[in-house]
Amino acid sequence: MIIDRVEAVPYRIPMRKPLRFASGEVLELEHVLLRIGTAEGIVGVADIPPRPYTYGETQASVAAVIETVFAPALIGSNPLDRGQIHARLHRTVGNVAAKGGVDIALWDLIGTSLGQPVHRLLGGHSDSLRVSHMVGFASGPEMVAEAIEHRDRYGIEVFKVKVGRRPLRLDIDACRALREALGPDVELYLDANRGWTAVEAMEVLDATADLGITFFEEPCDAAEVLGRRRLVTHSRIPIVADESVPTLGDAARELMTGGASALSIKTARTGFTQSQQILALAEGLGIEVIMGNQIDTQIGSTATVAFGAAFSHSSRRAAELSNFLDMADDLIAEPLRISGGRVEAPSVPGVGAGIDEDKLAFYRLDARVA
Ligand code: MUC
Ligand code: MG
Repeated sequence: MIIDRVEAVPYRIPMRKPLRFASGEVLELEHVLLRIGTAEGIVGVADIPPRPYTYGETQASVAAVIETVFAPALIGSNPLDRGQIHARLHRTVGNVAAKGGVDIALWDLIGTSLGQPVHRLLGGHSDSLRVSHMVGFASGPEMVAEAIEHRDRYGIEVFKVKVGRRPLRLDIDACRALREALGPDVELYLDANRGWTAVEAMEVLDATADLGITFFEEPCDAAEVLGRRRLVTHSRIPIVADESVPTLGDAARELMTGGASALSIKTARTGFTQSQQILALAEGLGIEVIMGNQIDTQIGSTATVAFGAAFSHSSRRAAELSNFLDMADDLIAEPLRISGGRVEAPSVPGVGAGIDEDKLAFYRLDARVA
């Protein structure tokens, strides 16, 4: 099995409902669809979400690094020789989403070639995950209405609340309104995307202490090392590192130097191979993980389910799998369904996200293939 084709297709799909958070906003998704093919005609697929405000990558940079740097490193290789391929990719620094996508597409190719679903190849722990829905910035009543709609329609009972606004009262009041409206049994956790200082984050922790919040993600910038450590030391709930841990090395450093006490794992940036290393690190240290969402499409969310469901430690907590519901459309051929608050990993070979070619032809931004 030899790779003979690498295709990076930029495309744009509008959001039906924009997602706003402390570090940015998403009005339309400008992603790259990656396909890696072999001489035998087997194809592996991954969706790559560039997030300039988080990692510095853009749609153009992802397509360029794949076409000019990664494709030459892949073509002529056997996809099973992943260790060698990763060593080659590793020579290029950064570009985490592009690298994550290559890894997922390779696993998709391998699973397809072996006739096995990737969640079983990776670990086979389970075939579904509980879903957590991420509620973006809006007025308190709008955030409450969104959470209630997702609970009633999809059975979702875990919500990540986007915070990090000023004045702090705005988010503290929204959290209180969510708790009052949803009752004591729904799980709520926060993500400030570095919007506050450590002191502000401590104020919010104190003001929400009676609300049963379970995690606080990126409350302040981890680069402000001393403030962040102080916060981790004083917080009664785990402080989750997300954008501060785009690699295994970053995760190890943040955990070992007191910058975080829980981790968000995103297959969109660490693929399956490095995500598994991060998961093992967390499990060994007794650290909880949450399968995160990079504002993923259904293709990206399918990859998150495939990985998260594969292992016991990644399937304990609800995974962030529902934000594709805010998209106006998707490239996936067989829609992902959320029912009873869960998403199932597809049972077909590979990762399981087939592409609707008509939709790809409609939404792609490069020269259309005749
Ligand atoms: C999240 O968990 O932060 C927002 C920005 C990003 O890179 O991911 C999302 C969700
Ligand atoms: Mg986050």
